[in-house]
Amino acid sequence: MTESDPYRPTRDDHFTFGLWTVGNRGRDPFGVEARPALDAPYIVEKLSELGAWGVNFHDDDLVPFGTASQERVRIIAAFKHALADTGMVVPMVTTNLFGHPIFRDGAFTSHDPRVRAFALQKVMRNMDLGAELGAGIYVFWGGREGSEVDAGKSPIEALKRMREALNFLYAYNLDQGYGYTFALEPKPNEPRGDIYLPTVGHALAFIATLDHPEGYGVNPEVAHERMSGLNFSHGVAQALDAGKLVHIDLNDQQPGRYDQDFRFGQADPRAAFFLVKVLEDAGYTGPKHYDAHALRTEDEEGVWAFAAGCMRTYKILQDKVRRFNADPEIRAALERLDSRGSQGPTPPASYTRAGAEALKGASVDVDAIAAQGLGYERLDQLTTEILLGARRVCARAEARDGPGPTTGDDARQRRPRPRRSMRVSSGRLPPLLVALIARSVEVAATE
Ligand code: GLT
Ligand code: MN
Ligand code: MN
Repeated sequence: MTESDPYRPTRDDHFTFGLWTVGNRGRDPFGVEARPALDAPYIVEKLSELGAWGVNFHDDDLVPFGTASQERVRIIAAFKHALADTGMVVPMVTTNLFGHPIFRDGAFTSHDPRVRAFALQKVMRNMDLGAELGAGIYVFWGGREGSEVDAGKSPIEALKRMREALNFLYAYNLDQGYGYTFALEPKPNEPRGDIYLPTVGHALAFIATLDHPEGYGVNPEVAHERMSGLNFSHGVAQALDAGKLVHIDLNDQQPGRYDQDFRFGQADPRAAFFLVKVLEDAGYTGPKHYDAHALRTEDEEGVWAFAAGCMRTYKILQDKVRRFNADPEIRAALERLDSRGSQGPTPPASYTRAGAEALKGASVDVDAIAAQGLGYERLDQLTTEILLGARRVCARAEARDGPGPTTGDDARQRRPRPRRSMRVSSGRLPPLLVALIARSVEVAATE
């Protein structure tokens, strides 16, 4: 990567990582840690070098559970030092309410009032620390708030307890003047057999039942919705529509598997493209947090390759979104869709009795409308070609052979590119094959 690299992240991209993400040591249910621990100040330094904007943490990521108070002070001072040195920020903090066995049957939803009290205490203490570090978002991921045995706990009672805890903590937020926005993070399962508030939709509906719904949003995670087989960008769109997208956990996931937390775009770059499109088109400027980790196969070098890759893929897809939005053929196709039916009856903008009567009497050419295709095949193929990098080649050919559109709006697109042509020796190959090989070499050289 060089300074002129168009895909190099900047602070303005608002990319963040958790201490637990790049700090993940590759432990899984079948194997022990495969990488040494990394110090929080070192993580801050490395992430800053790579172009990230911020770093997030659970209380126990920064100060391990049970640390003596003097050591706690030292750890926090060293962390603050690294932040000041690098200019990195802490936009979000959260609490580990899942690791310690005291939370084996949940924290806020535990049967035991002592566990619920301990959970509140743990959150308040970390809210104090987060506020000191300038965090504005507090994430609640209820990893252990769920069940394997429905005979053991009433799900209605569990939701009531969850509500009580959140209402209490939001009152603490107001009382202390911290100004946090609370973000609920849904997940369908893992580590529990079933987790309460399993999807974005469940979380949005639950927020409406809280004392201060205006103080809450959601923190959707790619992997979590995909584990449920859902279309993640639709969930994100619904959160945006509700004005509730306050944070987002980017990563990747094969549907139907264990929680993989892959590098952003690793498993399904096409779905990642449509996610970036939803975010960019809506003008989302909040934190873009990578809640993922390097594969267990990797050493430290692989960890930084993973982190750089997450951000780079977002930037590449951002560029693809610009190309998609500027592509004349795509624009024309979308305009055709928008202008459909401009001659016929349209639903009135709002209800009036007269409007309703007029609409009941209007004639609609059902057969003609039903016979009309939408053109999605061509549109989707154009999307594929943009994603595969073939659309630029196509536009160049048109520019050479006739009136040609440009397919992008960035400087690199307009700048004439030196032609890297490779000679293809014909030997005894048939002319058509030679032409095909020459064309594929040209396509590869433009990418
Ligand atoms: C944990 C989980 C994530 C949550 C984190 C916040 S912790 O890694 O898998 O999805 O975002 O508590
Ligand atoms: Mn996850
Ligand atoms: Mn997450």
